[in-house]
Amino acid sequence: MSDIETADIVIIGAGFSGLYALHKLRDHDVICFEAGAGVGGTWYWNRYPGARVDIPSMEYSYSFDDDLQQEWRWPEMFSAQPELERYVNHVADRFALRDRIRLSNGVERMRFDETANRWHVHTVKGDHVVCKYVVAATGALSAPNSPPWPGRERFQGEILHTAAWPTDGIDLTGKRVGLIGTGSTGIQLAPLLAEQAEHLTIFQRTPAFSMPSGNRPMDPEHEREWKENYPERRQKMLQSPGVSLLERSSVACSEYSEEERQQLLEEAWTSQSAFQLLLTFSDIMTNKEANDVVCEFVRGKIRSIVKDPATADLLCPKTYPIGAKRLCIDNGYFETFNRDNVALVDAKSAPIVEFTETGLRTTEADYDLDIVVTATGFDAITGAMTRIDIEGIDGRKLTDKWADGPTAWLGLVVAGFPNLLMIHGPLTPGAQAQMLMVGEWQVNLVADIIASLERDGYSRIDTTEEAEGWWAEEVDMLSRNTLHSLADSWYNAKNIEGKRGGFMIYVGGFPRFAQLNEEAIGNDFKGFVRS
Ligand code: N01
Repeated sequence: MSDIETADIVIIGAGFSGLYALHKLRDHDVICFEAGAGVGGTWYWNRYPGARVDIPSMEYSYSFDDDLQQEWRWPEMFSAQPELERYVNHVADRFALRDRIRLSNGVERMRFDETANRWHVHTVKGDHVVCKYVVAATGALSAPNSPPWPGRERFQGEILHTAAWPTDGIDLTGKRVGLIGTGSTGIQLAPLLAEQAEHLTIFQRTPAFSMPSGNRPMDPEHEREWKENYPERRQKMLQSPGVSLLERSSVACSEYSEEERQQLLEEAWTSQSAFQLLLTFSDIMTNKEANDVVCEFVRGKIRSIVKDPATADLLCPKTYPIGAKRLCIDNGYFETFNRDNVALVDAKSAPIVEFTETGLRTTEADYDLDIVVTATGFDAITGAMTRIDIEGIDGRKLTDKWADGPTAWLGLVVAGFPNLLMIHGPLTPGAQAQMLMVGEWQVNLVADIIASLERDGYSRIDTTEEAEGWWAEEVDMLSRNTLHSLADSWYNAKNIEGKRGGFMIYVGGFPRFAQLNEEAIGNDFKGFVRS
């Protein structure tokens, strides 16, 4: 399409937040562009075997419509990707959202016309929309990271990224498979690859802490209790730091005897409640000694599960605190290393150098492989935005503005890029709080902001570098008060060589985040500039 169209609002992304934004803003003239051929964002792209949410489904679901949450039946406690995709498609149909969504049509370029106060949005299919606001629901983990190993083109086999898994799957029978990456994704995928492939070689650069998910069929009693108490429970979730009903201890590790500690950790490990381990003591994320106790407990579990002592030792994380990177949640990951057809390669001491015609080469050896699966994560938090060519006031590019790391007032608006409102933007709680409900909350905030601008006759909302500085300080101060900065991860941009930036996640807990947002807006839009 080459004609120029107009709209009030363009939404980028039809993932969970983008879809809800479309529903919430439906009284405006809205167009939603989505790069994928289907809706669902994360849960559309990440369709690798074993992909499963690590938060209970009664919690990890939309809260905005009571009929929806009462009627939907989740078959398992932690839903697998196909079920989440079915759910999100149901939502798109139920709320009649599809006619405003343009699939397989990602936004590639945007320019702000400062005279008219309008964004010009250009897509890969050539659509050109002029609109007043852009709501970027682009996802925090949606720009796949593919390390630039040379030789990809000469490899005779197939290379897959977990975040672009073929929609019709892939047959691994009789194949020699290499898996690079042992984060949340690799850890979920490995047991299933091992079952299907003739042989699986896992290339591990940094071992990960993981605890069993405890997934199981939905307990009807659990479902009934939730459905009878949904409004109160949702409210209670929003009052907790991680937007979850996990039990948080208020007792420091040092208050317990060694025996009590081990008993509590054992209870958390077998709680069938992912992440409970990190809440066993009140000071796990603030006190290195308390954290060490939990680390050693998990290392003990790894050593007791994995039969070969050398493999077990290599799988034990020793260089960073537990929880400083997102804790992985698994379904039999460590057990996988007891299989005869699985080998672990230390890609730290012998890094991967290149693809060869027949497989992968590290600094120490060649590995013959038919398929290489890269579970190498994402250019997280900023990647989905910086991969769009975004030009704000005075022709300034977002990539230049964020060259040393992202800045944004409240994680919502970027100085010099007016009328661009981000959901799950940098410096927001991200994966430190349940993203589906935080996304809903942010969409509601954005809808309120747009309504108030329209009501009061403003045509532009921006912020200042000073306000961005306040927010950067708040985020930095909070992360420095925890152990998070002691790990290299996608939280602090250190998962990708050459990427710059500090700590990009707000770890002060959702209630404080929400309160600061509401105070700023209630205080005559403090930190914003309306004109
Ligand atoms: O990505 P990651 P992910 N050479 O960045 C390795 C969410 N999620 O897709 O640790 C060799 O965590 C890298 O090694 P290292 C969740 O929030 C949720 O697994 O950088 N290896 C690491 O092992 C999660 O945190 C769910 O040394 C290289 C791996 O690739 C987030 O998504 C499921 C390498 C990447 O791990 C991201 O998880 C899945 C290189 N050059 C994901 N480059 C659930 O809900 C990277 N690696 C359960």
